[in-house]
Amino acid sequence: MSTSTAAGSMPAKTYLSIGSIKPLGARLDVPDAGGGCGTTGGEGKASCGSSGGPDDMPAEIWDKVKNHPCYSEEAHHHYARMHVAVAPACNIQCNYCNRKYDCSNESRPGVVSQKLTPEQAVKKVVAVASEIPQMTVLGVAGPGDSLANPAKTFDTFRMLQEQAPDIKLCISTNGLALPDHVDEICKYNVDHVTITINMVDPAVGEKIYPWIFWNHKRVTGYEAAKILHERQMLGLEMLTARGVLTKINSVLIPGINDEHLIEVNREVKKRGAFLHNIMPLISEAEHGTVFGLTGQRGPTAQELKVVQDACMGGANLMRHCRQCRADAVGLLGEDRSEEFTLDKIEEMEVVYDLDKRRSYQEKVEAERQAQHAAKQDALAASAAIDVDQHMKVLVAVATKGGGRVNEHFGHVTEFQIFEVSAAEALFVGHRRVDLYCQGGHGDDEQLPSVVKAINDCHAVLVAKIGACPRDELSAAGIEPVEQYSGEFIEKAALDWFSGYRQRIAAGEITHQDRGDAQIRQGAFTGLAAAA
Ligand code: CLF
Ligand code: SF4
Repeated sequence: MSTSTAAGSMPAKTYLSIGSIKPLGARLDVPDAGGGCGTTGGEGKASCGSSGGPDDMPAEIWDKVKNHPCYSEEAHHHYARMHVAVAPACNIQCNYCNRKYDCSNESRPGVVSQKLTPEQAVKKVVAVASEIPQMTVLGVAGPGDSLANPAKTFDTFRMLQEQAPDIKLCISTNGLALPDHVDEICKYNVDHVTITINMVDPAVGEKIYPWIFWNHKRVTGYEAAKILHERQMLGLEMLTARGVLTKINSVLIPGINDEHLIEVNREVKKRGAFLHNIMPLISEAEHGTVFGLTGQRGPTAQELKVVQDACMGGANLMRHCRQCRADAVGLLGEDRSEEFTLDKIEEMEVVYDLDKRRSYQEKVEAERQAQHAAKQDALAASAAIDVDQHMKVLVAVATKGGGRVNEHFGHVTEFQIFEVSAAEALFVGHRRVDLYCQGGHGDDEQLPSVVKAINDCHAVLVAKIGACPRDELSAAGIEPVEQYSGEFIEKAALDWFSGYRQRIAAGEITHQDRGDAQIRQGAFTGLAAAA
């Protein structure tokens, strides 16, 4: 099958260089990119793929993604996933990976606290499902490669299907062994596969992969990257032909594959990828990775957004990935794995209650419909305001789940970021911050870093906020907003933006450029010149 995207096929064009863009300073405190995974929801439009709904895709696809927290941005507010660490071995080496065990304080792919046998894994999944009715997806995402351990991965799926057939199955792989296992993937009804593809040019690939293990021997350099690339493209084409939803994860490595990911996006779209999840490199010397030790930095939040925005119109994008551990349990962004260690499971009374699970999902569907109706109302109101229909701003939101503005400023460890215009409130990412509220008191030393993390936003929507952070945010030009406490996020963001435009029209305020618009403009100008 065709794998013709090697070096020779790269277009002689100049794309934007994120290295040349001045970072605004927002922190991108995310865990290491390693053996984990990552996905987006599915949308037929050129916006964030994970924000799609039942009107944006065929019914059979919607059915596959509607309660998958990675494939649907909306679902990630309501549904949880879990990973079981049954796949310790890997058949390649990535310069951003160092697999660690017993590292409960590190939240990044490739890290686990307990390796499991397939039997232990199935026991754990059933125990988690009995406690967390919103857990709908089981993924095998390491700590090595799911398909470098095919017997363990597929044994787990086979046994689980017998005990809990309503749980969706998902794997994440580097793709080297993928073509050999497409039949088994289909046999076990694995509807969702993630392939990590960081390049479509082996000359780029040899800077990321020092070696692969192929045909019983170690292959290095350009040849290794070429084989990996060909296997990835072949595997993707085979999955597409069999109707398996495929998500591509790419690790954004500044100076190595930043511009190149635009080409990756095009090539995977051509081959039928459902989603493209561009994730930041996580690189710290203490993680012991090659990139960490050689000082290769990860991108800033703004640099990541520039590349993601440049890919709009290609393969649909996922922007809500949390770069999970290989044994993560819970909603994306939370990890409840410590509650489900093997010792604790032994003491639990496990009752797998299908009715309880169905009843939870019915409630979520009702909530979703209310959320859609609220958004439509807000959009209608927004369209009626005849002020600068092209203006876009970023809004930070404090939420603890359920798709609502429902978290106090002081309790936030992660803001969700929405890009708001008259026509849309689009989830574009998240920003981690240090907790402001420490034991009932605000830690004012944390404030500058929190403000810096969202300094390209025009407003921050919160359930509640104290006087001190309110003043500091206002002084930085970020409007603290409490009035939408408890409301659906998209409606709240659209309503705030409608009011913002009305205040501009009334001459009460003037629009302040927060800098991100310049970056976006620069990016698109660069792309336009390259096209
Ligand atoms: Fe896990 Fe991956 Fe399946 Fe999701 S995670 S195997 S598709 S169930 Fe999701 Fe985690 Fe990102 Fe992966 S947030 S790292 S995309
Ligand atoms: Fe680590 Fe292997 Fe995954 Fe690369 S493919 S990140 S080396 S586990």
